[in-house]
Amino acid sequence: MKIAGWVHDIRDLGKLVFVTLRDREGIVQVTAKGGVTDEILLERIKKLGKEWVISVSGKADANERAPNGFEIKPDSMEIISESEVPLPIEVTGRIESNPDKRIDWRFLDMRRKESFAVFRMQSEIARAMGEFMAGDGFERIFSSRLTGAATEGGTEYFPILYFNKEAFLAQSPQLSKESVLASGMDKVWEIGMVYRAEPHHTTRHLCEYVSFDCEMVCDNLSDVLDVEEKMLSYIFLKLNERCKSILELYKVDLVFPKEIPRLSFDEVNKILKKEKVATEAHDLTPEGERGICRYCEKKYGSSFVFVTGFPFDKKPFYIMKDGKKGSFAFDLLYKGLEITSGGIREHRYNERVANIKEKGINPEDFDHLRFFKYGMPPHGGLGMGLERLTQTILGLENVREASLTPRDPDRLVP
Ligand code: AMO
Repeated sequence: MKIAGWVHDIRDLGKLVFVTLRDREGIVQVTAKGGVTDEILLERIKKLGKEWVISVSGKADANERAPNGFEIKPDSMEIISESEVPLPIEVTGRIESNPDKRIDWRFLDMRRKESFAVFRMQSEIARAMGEFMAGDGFERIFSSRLTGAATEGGTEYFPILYFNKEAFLAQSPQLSKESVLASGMDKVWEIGMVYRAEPHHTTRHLCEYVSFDCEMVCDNLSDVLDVEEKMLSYIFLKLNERCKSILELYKVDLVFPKEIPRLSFDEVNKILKKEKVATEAHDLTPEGERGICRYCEKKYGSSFVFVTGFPFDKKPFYIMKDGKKGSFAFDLLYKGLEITSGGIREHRYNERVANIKEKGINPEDFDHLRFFKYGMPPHGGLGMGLERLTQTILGLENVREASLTPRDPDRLVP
């Protein structure tokens, strides 16, 4: 049998040397013994350093005291790659390095099983998203992240120099995913990086994050909520099947509610008032988000809640208004954090232009408007941050822990 991996630990007891080798699956023990193992090989094994990459050939024998119940008795060994000592961070998981330093050394930090598990699970979440979307008849699209317009309005965009013109890094694929519906492709999704110039350091904001987006022809908000509810239920099912050991490691009991409660913004405010949670009349504060999630957990046994019908002045121009002040926008909160925004869009050209003007923006800044002139079906959709979903599922304190290479105002490496 031949195995390869990192030297996790070495215990030299003189006549007996135990080496544990680690790879993505776990740990295997190599046991070298004076009088049994070739003498030159035994000496070479004794000189190994932690975190070197080696391969070992030998016989596998049962040993109930070894991790996984077996050990390798080595016949030969190849040193593939040595490691400098000491490592910049502790990777065996015994000492918790400071979080910033761990991100500085992310690809070594991922040798710790806790950190590796986050990105294994993230990969499974994305896999399940793709499986669900394909099964539900959505086409996958790939839209440009270089744009001439600040998609979400506001100031949180990164201007870049595009040859001799100013352009922006896309804040979301919003305008592309809507415009493509003019083509006849009536259910689309995509996943990719988006950019937000968030100047604040919070535990939930990144300057670059992975946005899952979908958009579909429909005229009823409940159709959009149904898609998201079904997709999340599918993701939870698959994570329970495919990520058991990760959920155990993080002590997470991943239960999907029978139904996600759907509450209007006004109802939420009334509940928060009753529960004596301070919040703003016009928007949900982080305290309000946590408060309504606590309430729904108690009342409906659901860690999720859809909040619908936000005031239009708190939502972007592309959302369809409901009356003068209301809107067909929604957020999905999970364990106290907003993980999704979405809604029914304004597909009528004149009304969309009016919405843009109402937000104090110049309609001429939006090239995509052209596509709304030639028969645009009614539609809705949503956007969800992959890091925030990973963060909340595993109960991570900071969204940076769920980003492979997080970008914030002070970080552009690794
Ligand atoms: P919104 O701006 O609310 O909506 O973003 C949608 C979701 O993306 C995630 N998110 C973030 N994650 C990490 N860092 C950030 N700075 C950050 N900003 C947002 C959150 C959030 O719920 N175009 C709309 C979506 C739509 O209507 O389809 C949009 O981008 O999980």
